[in-house]
Amino acid sequence: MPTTEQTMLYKKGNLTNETLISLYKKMLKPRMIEEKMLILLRQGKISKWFGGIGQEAIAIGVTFALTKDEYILPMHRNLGVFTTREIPLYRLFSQWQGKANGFTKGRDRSFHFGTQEFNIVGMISHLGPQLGVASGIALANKLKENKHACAVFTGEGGTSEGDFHEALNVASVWSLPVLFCIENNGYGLSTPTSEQYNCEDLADRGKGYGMESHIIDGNNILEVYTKVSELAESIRENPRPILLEFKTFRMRGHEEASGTKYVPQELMDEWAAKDPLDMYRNFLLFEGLLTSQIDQVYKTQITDEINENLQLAFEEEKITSTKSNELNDVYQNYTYQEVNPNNKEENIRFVDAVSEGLKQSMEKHDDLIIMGQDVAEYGGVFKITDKFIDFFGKERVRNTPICESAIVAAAYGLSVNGMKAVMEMQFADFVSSGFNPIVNLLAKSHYRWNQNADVVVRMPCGAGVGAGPFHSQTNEAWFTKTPGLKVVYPAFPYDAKGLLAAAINDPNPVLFFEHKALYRSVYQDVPTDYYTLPLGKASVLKEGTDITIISYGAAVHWALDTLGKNPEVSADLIDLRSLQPLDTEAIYASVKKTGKAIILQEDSLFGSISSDLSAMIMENCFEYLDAPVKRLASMETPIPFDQSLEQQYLAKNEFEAALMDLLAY
Ligand SMILES: Cc1ncc(C[n+]2csc(CCOP(=O)(O)OP(=O)(O)O)c2C)c(N)n1
Repeated sequence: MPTTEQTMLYKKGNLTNETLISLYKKMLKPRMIEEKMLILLRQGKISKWFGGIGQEAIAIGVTFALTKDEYILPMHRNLGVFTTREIPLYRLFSQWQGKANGFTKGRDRSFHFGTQEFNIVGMISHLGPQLGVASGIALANKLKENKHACAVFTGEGGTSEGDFHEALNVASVWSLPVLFCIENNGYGLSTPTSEQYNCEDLADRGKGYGMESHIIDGNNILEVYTKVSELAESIRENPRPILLEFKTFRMRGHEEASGTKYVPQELMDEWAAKDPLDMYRNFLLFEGLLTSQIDQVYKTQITDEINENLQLAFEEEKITSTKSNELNDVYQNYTYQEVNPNNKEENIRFVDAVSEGLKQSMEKHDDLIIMGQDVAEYGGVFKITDKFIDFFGKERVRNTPICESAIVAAAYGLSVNGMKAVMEMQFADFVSSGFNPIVNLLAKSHYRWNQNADVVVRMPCGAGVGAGPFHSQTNEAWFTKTPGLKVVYPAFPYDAKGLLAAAINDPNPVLFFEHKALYRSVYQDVPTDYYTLPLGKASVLKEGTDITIISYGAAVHWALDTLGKNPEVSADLIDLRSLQPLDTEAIYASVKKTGKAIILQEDSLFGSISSDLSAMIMENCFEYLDAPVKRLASMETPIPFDQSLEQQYLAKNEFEAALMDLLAY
């Protein structure tokens, strides 16, 4: 029987009986699904299981408090989010069995999925980026003025990640309507809270971000629901982030196989007595809103629903696919629209061309947002966005705090919520601070759950400017390695403008490399109007018969200088312009014609573009080759600051000799 103490915990307020019962049924369902899953797990019918038993009140209360068209971003213990949004159960069961009726075509497991149909954005394993995505979604909501709230979950363990700090800080600085929900369940895998953080309550952190925060009893469904409803309503009207710490407990192992040996029994017992479902059932019984008989009816209904849906999922055939099917889903299908340039041209610098391409894209796409450090009033450190705020305003040209990871994730959030984003890395070197969301969130999104990432990351890169190891790198090879990203690297103003416009039109994630040494040194006649150039098409700058020179970025200019000094050399010079996709056709056609290939790049050699190109040429053009393929790259050291050391580092000065050697082979 319920104790008075327990029933006293619940405050009905003005909730209707219907709502009170509905909340109960919403909590009962995931509990019963989980109990069934534990059986199936033991029978070896499903793989891993991350349990949320004992934490249901949080997922259900928060989801019930939002409207169905508001985004919610759950984590691995939030089955209740999915069931409260009323996803048909067979689809969830299929998802966990890797079948086609799930949400990831067998490509991702457990709760690593989202669905636009239900306005749910699933997590990636790395936990933290989820919070920045919520900031981006909320930014889109705010810009659209649709008065939508958004809620994102994290465990207390996840709050130790930099992503947590970055996402909350951005949301606070930009007054974004997000509910950041920490489920403090005592342990992050085996790590107790005392080894995870050293403040009294995680809610205290809100103060540091200038953010309102609340502590909520996460095992009390009525407290969760009423408090979150009130706060969601408040942030819809008055956009701002709120930090919520839900106190709860993880009643089972991190995942089923890992057990709970490290958890003291007293703690288990203490929290077992506070089971959110049992307590609430007792309350409803006490209030006369539920009887054991009716409870049994509900249970029977849910059992039937689970069994029928499980049957459907088990009967569904195992997924099959083909390699081409898998490859076709890495990127969103997109038909490139060619916009031809007008005749009017102006002689401008590389930096002006990038700026024009970006500005004209902002005019073309009302939903395009630029984010980056110092890009607004200051115009960016290279002045690419100089005066943009006069045309587009500060809402669309956004200065960001120094937090690359959260901004990449926020850019993805904008895309999830139907907008487009260009992010400026202040220097390409700093992309390492946003590396995780680029290679894990953006790159894998379409393949995993059919969600594109309409994001361009601009990357001012490269050496030759005496800027030392952290402002000189050309790190394109970090990204060409990762399926799902496009990588563009123009060498001329005309290409830079047209390719940037095309990259922005492309709904896939694009890393757009802009060599700093070219910004103000290379001029070209460039059409004044908007135009596009296709990604994945190389440009043949010179045609000859004896050798093929393949290059991209600043190194193209090194090759041009060398050919200028040696007019007797009859060479094809191929400027790749884009590295992913790669114009293999142009490369092979040229090498088959000349029989010799030298690849010149600014990056150091090992694991670089030239290494792959060389292997590809060997594999595809071997019979046509008259000499081994030569790769010429910069030294295998960090990039030194001193100008003479930097010149020694760069492959530039060795190119002429290498070219002559290969011609003489
Ligand atoms: C970046 C990263 N590091 C480590 C892990 C491994 N890992 C997965 S869940 C987890 C514990 C998470 O704890 P918490 O955030 O408190 O959530 P809970 O599992 O308790 O709900 C760990 C260490 C991971 N997934 N990602």
